[in-house]
Formats: sequence, structure tokens, C-alpha cells
Amino acid sequence: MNITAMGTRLVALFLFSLMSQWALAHVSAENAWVRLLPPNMMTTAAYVTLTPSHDDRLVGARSDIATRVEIHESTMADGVMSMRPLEGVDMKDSVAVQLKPQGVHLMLIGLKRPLKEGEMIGIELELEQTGVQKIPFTVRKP
Ligand SMILES: [Cu+2]
Repeated sequence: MNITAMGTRLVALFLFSLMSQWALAHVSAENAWVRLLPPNMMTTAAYVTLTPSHDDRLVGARSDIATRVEIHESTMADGVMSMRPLEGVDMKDSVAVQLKPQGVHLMLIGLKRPLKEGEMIGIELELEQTGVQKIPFTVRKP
């Protein structure tokens, strides 16, 4: 093998390893659900356990079902539960992050129609490293 052929192979190998790293970056989602509320409620919350394959950061979310989706954190102060928007949620390689009631959650604001128990809602998560990943959420009672 001459030097040029070897160089080409090395470049190809390098590119391949880069591409497979990109392809492998993903977040696995478990227990993804949306809180079923009375049909007149225009805002609800969504919860999911996310495990990233690499260090990543959740920076936003959106869904066809809602005007906008915000990342919120619930906090308890003096016996009163309140929530505030978060800019993002840091995620460590392979460490599960739980979005759950009374904690960090997704807020679906401005529902475009009433939700039905058992239906699936697609929510796109925007992740700094992985990009956009669409996850199916089940509508159910808490
Ligand atoms: Cu909220």
C-alpha cells in the first residue's frame, strides 16, 4: 500500500468514526406521559425519564398540540407550590433525569384541543448535542 492510499483510508476511518458518534448520540425516554385534565383546561404538564447517551442539555420542546411548551420547575416554599421556567436541564452521560410531578416538567401551554385518555401526543425535545428528538407521550390520569 502506498502512502496516499493509506492516507485516504485513515481519513475515511476518521470520518466514519465521527459519523457513527453523531449517529449514536441519542436520548432514551421512559414513562413519558401527559397529565389528563378536565377538557376546559388549556394548560397541562408532561413528564418523562430521559437517559442521554452522551452529556447533553435539554434546551427546549415543542408539540403540534400546544401553542408552546416550556421547561418548568416546581418548588415548594412555605407550604405553597409554585413553578418557574428553566432555561435548560443539564444531563450527564448515561444518568437518568426524571421529569416528574412536583419537580422539573414540561408545560404544554395553549392546548389546541381537549386531550383524550390513552391517546399518544408527540413532543419534540430540543437537545444541544443530539438535536431534535420526537418522543411519544401517553395521555393519562396521574
Ligand atoms: Cu409548569
